[in-house]
Amino acid sequence: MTGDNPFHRSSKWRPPDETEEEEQARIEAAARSQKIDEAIAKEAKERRQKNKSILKMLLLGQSGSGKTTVLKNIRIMGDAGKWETERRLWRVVVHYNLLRAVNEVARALGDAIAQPTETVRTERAAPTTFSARSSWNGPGRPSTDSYMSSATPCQPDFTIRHGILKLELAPFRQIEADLQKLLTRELTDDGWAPGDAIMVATPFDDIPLGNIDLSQEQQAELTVRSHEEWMSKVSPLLRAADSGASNVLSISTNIIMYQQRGVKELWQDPVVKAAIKRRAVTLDSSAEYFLDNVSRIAARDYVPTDDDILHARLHTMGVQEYNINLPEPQAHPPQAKGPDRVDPHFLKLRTKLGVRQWRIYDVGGSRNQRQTWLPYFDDAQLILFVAPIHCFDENLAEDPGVNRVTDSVDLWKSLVKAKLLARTSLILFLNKVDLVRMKIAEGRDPSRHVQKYTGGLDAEAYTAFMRQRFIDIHKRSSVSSSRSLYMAVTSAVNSNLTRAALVSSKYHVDVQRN
Ligand SMILES: Nc1nc2c(ncn2[C@@H]2O[C@H](COP(=O)(O)OP(=O)(O)OP(=O)(O)O)[C@@H](O)[C@H]2O)c(=O)[nH]1
Ligand SMILES: [Mg+2]
Repeated sequence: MTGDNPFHRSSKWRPPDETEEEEQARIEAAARSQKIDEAIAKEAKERRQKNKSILKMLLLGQSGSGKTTVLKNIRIMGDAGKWETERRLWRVVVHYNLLRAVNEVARALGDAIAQPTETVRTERAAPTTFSARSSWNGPGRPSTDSYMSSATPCQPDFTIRHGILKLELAPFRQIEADLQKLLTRELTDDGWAPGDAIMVATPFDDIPLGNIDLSQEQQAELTVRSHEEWMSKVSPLLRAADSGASNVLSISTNIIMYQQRGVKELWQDPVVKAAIKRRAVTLDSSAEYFLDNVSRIAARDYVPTDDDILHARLHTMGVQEYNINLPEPQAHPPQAKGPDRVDPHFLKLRTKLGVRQWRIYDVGGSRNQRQTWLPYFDDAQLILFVAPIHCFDENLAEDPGVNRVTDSVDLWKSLVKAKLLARTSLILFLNKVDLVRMKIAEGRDPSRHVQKYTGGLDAEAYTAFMRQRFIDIHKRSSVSSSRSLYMAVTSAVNSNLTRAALVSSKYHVDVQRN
């Protein structure tokens, strides 16, 4: 077969004074060239084929919205083998989160002791139990708008024991700092790189197609990071600690184990709870969960459960890429169990869309991270946008003048308008609905913070209002009227609910194939 190779065709033409050896060499060169051409064409075809069989999805949303938590749910379903091998390493992150929560509570106690006479905000029905994220978890929360409505001076009942407790738990501060260095080397306390000045809410506004122009510093930020970065540091240390060596991990395990009674005493003390409430301390979303589970977490042989890992928090920096391979359905019968298990719904991605690999990009959501999203817009087929709707009374950590719900709404508006994403299907998760219920049950009224919402202390009404708001923005501002949108109300720490939402989004979203 000679094909269309000009060299080959020319091999038939013979220069007038060509010797037999020269002729032989010319024919051999033409044959070699033909082979190279064929190999290049084959490689390009394979690359096109391979790209076609990868489904690319971006996880977007503000910092703390729950993007990485959604990804963890996907991995529980489709990456069970790796998930299992990583499980024991999460112990370190859980310990870090627990230490962080204890230190926040102890700090609030210290501040309250230093300022014994403060004003206290009273409610018509005072809660009995303090819960996470400045939430009150007691039964029969006030159903009126009276929460934090009046202020009167108070004299808290601190005793010598509170001072001793604070001293006993003081070493936790150093261990938290050590673990933070190990796990999140580049981060400041609030989750963004020190000295980073680029703070853009919606850097993708008005960017025309095919015109992504980034500065050198921005390019440098774009390195795809592996989520295994921290794991590769933790793994040898944990192995050493488990076999008796002394290092930061063995010290943190021991200190948590020996001080667990102090932690419980601190967390369950009504005077401490009252001080936290009075000072309106906002704890991390999962602080209560870890403090409530301290006995289990402090055990020497503690291995994190799926729920523990879903609650564990580490800020994402830059863009992290995950690949989930979808095997041939016949190689994975639905009854398959253990680490090789792949959710049968995932296999339908393969049969329905011809997808062999699901590539997911998880990004950092802080404002100074958002310019790193841009280069991934070009060929993303799917965006899963996570909007936390519980934070109607919270402001951004990185920009304290901005309400978090307003930031999410603006971000959504900017994304649906972006020309670059005209062919990208959208999934929207209105997340942290469990915390919406908790906050509203304790009397925090979204009407005070969310414009046009007049439904008062009604979690259903508030959730329906937010749902409509996001849908309206999509209807009004979407750059494409034909692209599909699937929306679900979620609690990403509840893996059953989240899996159900993920599975049903798959049936509703019409993914464009290039
Ligand atoms: N109670 C509750 N906590 C949640 C929910 N979703 C996520 N969280 C917790 O919220 C914290 C932040 O979640 P992440 O998934 O790390 O947030 P993220 O969007 O990846 O944040 P960045 O990486 O900083 O952009 C974690 O501790 C999660 O366990 C939810 O629906 N309910
Ligand atoms: Mg994250």
